[in-house]
Amino acid sequence: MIDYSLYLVTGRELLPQGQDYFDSLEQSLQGGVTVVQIREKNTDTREFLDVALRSKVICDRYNVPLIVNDRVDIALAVQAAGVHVGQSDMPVSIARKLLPRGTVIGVSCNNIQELDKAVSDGVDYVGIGAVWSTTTKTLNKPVVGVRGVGELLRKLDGTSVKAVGIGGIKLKNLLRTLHGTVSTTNRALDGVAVVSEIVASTRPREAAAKLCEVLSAFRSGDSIFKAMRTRSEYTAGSVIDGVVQIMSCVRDHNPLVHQITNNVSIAQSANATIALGASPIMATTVQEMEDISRINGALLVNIGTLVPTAYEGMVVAGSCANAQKKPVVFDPVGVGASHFRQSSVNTLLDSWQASVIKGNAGELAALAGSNEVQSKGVDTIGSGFKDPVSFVRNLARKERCVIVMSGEIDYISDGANVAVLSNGHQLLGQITGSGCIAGSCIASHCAGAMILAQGEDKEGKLVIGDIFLGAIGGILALTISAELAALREDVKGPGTFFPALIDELFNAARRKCVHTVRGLTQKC
Ligand code: 3NM
Repeated sequence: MIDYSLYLVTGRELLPQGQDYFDSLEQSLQGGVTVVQIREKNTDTREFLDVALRSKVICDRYNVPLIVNDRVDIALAVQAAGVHVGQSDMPVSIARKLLPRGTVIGVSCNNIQELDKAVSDGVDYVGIGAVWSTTTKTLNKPVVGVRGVGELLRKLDGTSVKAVGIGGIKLKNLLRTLHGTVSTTNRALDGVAVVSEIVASTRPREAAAKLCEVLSAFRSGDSIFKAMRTRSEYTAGSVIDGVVQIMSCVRDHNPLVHQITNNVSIAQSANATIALGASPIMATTVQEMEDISRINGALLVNIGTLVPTAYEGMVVAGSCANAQKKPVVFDPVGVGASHFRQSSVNTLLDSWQASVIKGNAGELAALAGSNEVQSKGVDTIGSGFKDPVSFVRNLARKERCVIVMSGEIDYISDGANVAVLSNGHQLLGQITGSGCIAGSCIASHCAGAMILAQGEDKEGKLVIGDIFLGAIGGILALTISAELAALREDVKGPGTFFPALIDELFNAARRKCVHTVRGLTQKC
């Protein structure tokens, strides 16, 4: 059995100046590489054979199997453990006939058709790629993307075919890659294949060892969202207690909440954030994203009035927030309204891992590719999903984050638990930007949740803090404040409701207790 965990694909052309190939290989084995593929695209047969023979001797010393790219004859000559073929290389059926029994065969796959064919050809493993864009190989097919890999992995259910991801996998995106590629049926990658991250390093031993550390930290978790969840069980009581704690934490610590939002609701969102006790910063420029990610408590990305400069900022801000393990709340406003929004949302969600995705039923249906609920612009048409609890739970599993579906009833799921909350007031639907304000409330509370969890172990986690509770806290702060605002005598309609709402958000942060919570938390 081959351990595919850290699969090194060689690339002599990428070696740093003065670095000896065999020394680099040996160091990477010492660092923890578990399988090696010799890949020589522009080498004569004799030289390829020499490199493969010497590499085999080194790999044997570390008991690590050697796989040969493309060339069945070289694999035979060096008694390699396996052969890896691309889509235009030797067909699997012929390679199988030529190679001794027990030789492993792997195939590169980019899409469902190639994966189905590989499975029916009886391959031992597939290399799914490119996961990210890369300059190591000229790509003639689209980048699969982290979420696309998860979709493909579902196809391997019920088979014994192993899978590695390849293409642009680096230390800085490894945890995100591992977390984001898990399928809705919980099928994860068996390993990751890397070229440049190890080969182009001047310290290949350390490069490999650091990748191994992340791999084992990811695998040591025990909940379904290993890199996201902090608890496996919630009760209604523990949710309320947790939310009250988070609210006080926001008020006491005044976290900076970075918001890249639309120009319709920017002032409302900033005011709501201040009222809750947090501090808004509405920066959109790429150049300042890294600095802000170091000092902020959470990031909100809202695509309401998407323009190219803000979009670039969103790509960078989310990646910086992931790097700092800060919560990222994503509001895909009107995602179904245009192809531009749809493709922008896909790129953003493939660039970084959202901690929370918040939307109304129409937006989340568009995101999930479901036509059960339609939208008109940014609004949902009709009464929503027949089974909203299953919908949010499944979408949380697919997107690997907490999902908040807002509406008359709010459904919040982390993929295991679903909170069903029915606080709120109809006047919320009669002011512009209430959905965007909900995003700000969620981001502020996720920032509070992160601060509360500061002392906790960060290893193997993509984000710090109980994001499920942060999301519930944000929704409750807004919906309960809306109820209280609507009760006020001076509120006569939407115009007077909005300032009263800001006042009640301000009061909510200081009340230290949660008003009547209508709803329940259920374990599915
Ligand atoms: N195959 P790096 S991408 C060899 O998509 C290879 O099938 C790919 O190199 C595929 O780790 C790739 O330096 C190159 O990005 C991966």
